[in-house]
Amino acid sequence: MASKSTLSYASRAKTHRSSLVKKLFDIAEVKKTNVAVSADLRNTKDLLALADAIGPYIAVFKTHIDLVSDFGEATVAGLKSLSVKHNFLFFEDRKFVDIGNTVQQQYHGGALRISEWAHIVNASVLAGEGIIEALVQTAQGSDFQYKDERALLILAEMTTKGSLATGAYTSSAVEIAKRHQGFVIGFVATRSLESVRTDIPATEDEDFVIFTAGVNRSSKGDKLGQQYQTPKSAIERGSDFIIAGRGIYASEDPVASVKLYQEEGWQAYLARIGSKD
Ligand code: 5BU
Repeated sequence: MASKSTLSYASRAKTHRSSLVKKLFDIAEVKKTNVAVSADLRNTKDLLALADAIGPYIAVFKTHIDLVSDFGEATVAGLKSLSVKHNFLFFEDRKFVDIGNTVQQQYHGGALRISEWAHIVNASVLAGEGIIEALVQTAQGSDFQYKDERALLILAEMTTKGSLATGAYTSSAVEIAKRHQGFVIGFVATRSLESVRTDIPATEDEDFVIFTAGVNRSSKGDKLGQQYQTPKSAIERGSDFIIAGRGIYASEDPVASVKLYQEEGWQAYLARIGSKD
């Protein structure tokens, strides 16, 4: 079976079973970007200003919404209108990791109203498959009004030095994802996970999307264990969307910076699919 990472976003959009992924791939193609900015900002004004400024150059706006000290209706309404204006999706990097009953409440309702605005969320499988079943149950419930517009990534690896999300943990993450394709659309990982062996053989239409954090064009890491790779390296290793935070929002000129990430990420993608564009 051909590796999905050699195919274009457009051709993957045609066959993907998730309508949200179709939309994500369409955005990537239309805007020629595979950049997900990690907007780790501390107040609504800064968050919305960044989203408006770099919106034209990104496919996904990743948040840690619990960092936003004045989070409220203005945050949600502002984010939603900017995602329509600039055509990008939201990924709340919440990393759910608890018992099913708790994560259902953290996801849907709760102080941060995550399901109302975040197209994509992520969860660790440290607690086992039950956490994924719980989120699937909520997202497929009869009273859930965002059906087909929401998706989940499983945290399969982490970028930090000494990460324990390796080996058997990563294989279990892949196996669990295979059993929940649809709402589970892929992984947060440093590379393609197509080569990870599990007891469940890949089906023809299996197509997990890889989001890769820890991407920076000019730094190798920080003083707290973060480890970076470049946009080019991430895409070459099979990432579909590159997540960059401080490399963009903390640079002197975030718009100029995001354009460089966009260009490097897109060129690496074109090279990977063998396009002459
Ligand atoms: P940075 O400023 O580009 O280092 O920010 C990286 C972001 O990606 C930050 O929001 C992290 O929480 C997030 N992240 C990560 O760095 N590494 C991981 O393995 C995962 C998420 Br999962």
